[in-house]
Amino acid sequence: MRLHTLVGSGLLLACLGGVSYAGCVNQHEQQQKVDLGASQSVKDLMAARGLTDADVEAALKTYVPPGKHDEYMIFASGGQSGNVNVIGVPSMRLLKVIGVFTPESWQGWGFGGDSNKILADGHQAGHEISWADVHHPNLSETKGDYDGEFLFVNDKANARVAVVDLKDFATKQIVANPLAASDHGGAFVTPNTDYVIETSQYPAPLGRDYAPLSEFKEKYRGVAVFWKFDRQKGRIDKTQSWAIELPPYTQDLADAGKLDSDGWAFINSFNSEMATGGTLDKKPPIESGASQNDMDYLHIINWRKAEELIKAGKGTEIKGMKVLPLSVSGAEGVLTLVGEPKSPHGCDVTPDGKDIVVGGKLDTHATVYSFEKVKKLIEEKKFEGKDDFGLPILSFKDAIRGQVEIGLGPLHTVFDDKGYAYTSVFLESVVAKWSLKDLKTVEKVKVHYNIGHILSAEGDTVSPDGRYVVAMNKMSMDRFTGVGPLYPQNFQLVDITGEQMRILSDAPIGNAEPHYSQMIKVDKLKTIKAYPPGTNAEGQVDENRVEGGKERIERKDGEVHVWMTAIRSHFTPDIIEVEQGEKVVLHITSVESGEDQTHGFTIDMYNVNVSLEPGKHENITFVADAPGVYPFYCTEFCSALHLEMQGWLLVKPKEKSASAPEADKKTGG
Ligand SMILES: [Cu+2]
Repeated sequence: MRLHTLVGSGLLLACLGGVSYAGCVNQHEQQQKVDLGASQSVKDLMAARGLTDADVEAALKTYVPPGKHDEYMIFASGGQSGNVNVIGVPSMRLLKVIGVFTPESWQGWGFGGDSNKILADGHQAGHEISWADVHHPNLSETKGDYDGEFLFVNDKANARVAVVDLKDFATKQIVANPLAASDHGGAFVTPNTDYVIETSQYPAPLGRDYAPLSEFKEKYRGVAVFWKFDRQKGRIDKTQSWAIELPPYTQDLADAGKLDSDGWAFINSFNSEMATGGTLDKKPPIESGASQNDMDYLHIINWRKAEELIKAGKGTEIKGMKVLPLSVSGAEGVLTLVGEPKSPHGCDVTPDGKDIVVGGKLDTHATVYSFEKVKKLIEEKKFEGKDDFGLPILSFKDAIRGQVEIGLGPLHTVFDDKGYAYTSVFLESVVAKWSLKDLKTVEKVKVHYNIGHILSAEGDTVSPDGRYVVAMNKMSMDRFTGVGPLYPQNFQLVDITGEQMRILSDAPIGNAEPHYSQMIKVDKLKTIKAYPPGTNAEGQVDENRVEGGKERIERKDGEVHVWMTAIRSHFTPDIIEVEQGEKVVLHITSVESGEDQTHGFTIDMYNVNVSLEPGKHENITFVADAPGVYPFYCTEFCSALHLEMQGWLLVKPKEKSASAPEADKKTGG
């Protein structure tokens, strides 16, 4: 061992050459006594807990003492939870779960307040959807580097994209894809976040139309939507968004070009066989039908050109969105195909934008395409042929820079700052490190188990940080104490600073399958601690914001409006009387301004719960249809008199409300 720096309990130790941690700590214990609890020494403690020097080294690299902060933050897809997990690095502590597509009651996300309006924008064809299969979080970028302003995530199951504002870590917008019935290649941003790209997964007639499977080739299609992002407003501008029609191959992961390849996008696909299954009729299942060809197609998209053509009126309108047809894309050089080895999955552009790395699930290689070669072939129109939809196909061998022998089942690739790439290898359960320069694998580290996605510190930007790789493992088998048949996922933090990769810690994620994640340096984030007074879920100062002293109850247009404030430790007003059947509209503003002084507001039985962070405003509407006495109270422990922060909603029965004397009324019980 070379140099070890131990920082902890106010003790800074530097031990040089050839000394074990226990020995090293022993020397210094003489100088400064540390309270080791029941243990006599660090050595005893290590022996009692069965820890090796390597364990202690890993602990020292990941331990974040009480009161200290993590250096990086991971935004991890919450998979079937429909939400996003925020995790600190190197501690791997869960810092927050951001409510996105799925109601999240702590944040009052989707329980009667203004967030319901944002969730309602994500309805598809008038259907309320209260869950999602979140796949790929992508941070906003400026010049190809994370800028810490926004996060975009896609919902594979219902073809939607959400915008999360990183000023307050709250979802601000959900857009429903009007064309596709599922998505996967999303939500990838172009280098300046001009567009958020969302590409479909399973082909279907565009615009949610019907066509029988016998017309698969004619009527079924894939699609890539380019959602225009308005940075000033912090929202996707649906009116400026457009799409490119894709052939009915199953489009998979995607990435936007950067630097040399800026203006381009790349999408994998599988099932170029266009297998449609039919297992009940003894036809082969899609899994075998889709694995017949040796090659599938990487889609190469010149999106700048597509944007010009859309502006020139070359798109056709489907469900209110301009779509560039296949015939135009093929002829104009917008969409070109090139073969890619069997069942490709990850599609990752290198930090310099010069190469595109594709992993093949049923192949042992990562294939590295040279953008320069690809671009030249397209410019010179050197095509090997055309597919069934008239799309030009490039020669595989002329388009690649080479292939890296990786192992069984390479999937996704991320990068460091020293010219290495790290590929997740699903079947072999390893992370493979390889050199971008000579395309040789240099090392593999075993992970536990069946790694799917992989991330590294700012590893898909133009300037990766190196330092850490995280293996996102789909199975955890024997790694944790049993919690029933549904196992936690396992994030493994890998140190990539040394000659060899080292696993530092296991972090069970007890919340659905994390697909992609991104890791950002925390100093890039500019979060707020309180809202400007009266700010609603959409980020605007609400027209119904309430100031202290202006609280009131008014009846208008058959509705009871209550302008209410919340401050430690009372609501004003705290008694609300309505008639059965009246519509109640509560406008509640937290008039707190102090850091971490959050209140909540809930009412018995009406499925209402909102979170009132300092300055936050919520509008809550419900019909008081059942007579009774409904306590409302603050759900966030806010002060010593938190339990007293309550009030009453009295819903008077219709038939008795006019004249019945108090004594005649039923008492509760
Ligand atoms: Cu409170």
